[in-house]
Amino acid sequence: PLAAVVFDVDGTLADTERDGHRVAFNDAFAAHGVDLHWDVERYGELLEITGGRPRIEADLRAHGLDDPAALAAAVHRTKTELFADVARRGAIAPRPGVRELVEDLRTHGVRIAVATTGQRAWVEPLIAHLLGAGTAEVVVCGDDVAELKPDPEAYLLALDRLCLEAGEVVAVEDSGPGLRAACAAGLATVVVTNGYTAGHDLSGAALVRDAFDEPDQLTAAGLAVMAL
Ligand code: XBP
Ligand code: MG
Repeated sequence: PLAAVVFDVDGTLADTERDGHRVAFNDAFAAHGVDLHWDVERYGELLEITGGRPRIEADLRAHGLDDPAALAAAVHRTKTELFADVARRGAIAPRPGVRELVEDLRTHGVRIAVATTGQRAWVEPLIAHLLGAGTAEVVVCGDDVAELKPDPEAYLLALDRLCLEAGEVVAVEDSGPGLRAACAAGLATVVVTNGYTAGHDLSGAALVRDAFDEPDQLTAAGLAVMAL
């Protein structure tokens, strides 16, 4: 039976990337006098690199900086503060149907967890706003792991903290790297795509949809049949 569902955050619980993280990265570049601006299309390409700090570092290197690690870390600290402010303001809404699914899962006694490669400084205020404080009993963040997605470490740590086996748990993701992380941890994975991820390679997913609420609402019963 289905004991828990582990949700990804970015792109899954909310559409955070295009108008949220991307803007915070650009504001952080400006604050540090870095001559970089990520437009919507370029940011989509850069999402292949999971984790904000490695993403900045890779693009600084692509622009000819030999040793960008320290600058990338400083810019990312600023970006993290800026996006934590956005999260605390409650400016980001859940994707349609997310709250209904989480409510249905809780009604059926299914535990809720989160596994993200993002930083805890913004993850905690964001999910408190999206799901209600305390709804997710396990929250694994990028700060907690050595290897970001597509490595399975975040999902393995979530299973460990839930004290559950992979077969009792279903993952909900939005992207190719997230799907690969969850699959490598042994989880059946539902992918709900968005504008940035609809073209990703999603082979291995138990189910692929492009919305939580269309054409019908995703339910606890719908996820339970995925559990082994
Ligand atoms: C999300 C990420 C993160 C965010 C930015 O991937 O890769 O890096 O883009 O957040 P996933 P940070 O949805 O698979 O968790 O700047 O805090 O890294
Ligand atoms: Mg995601």
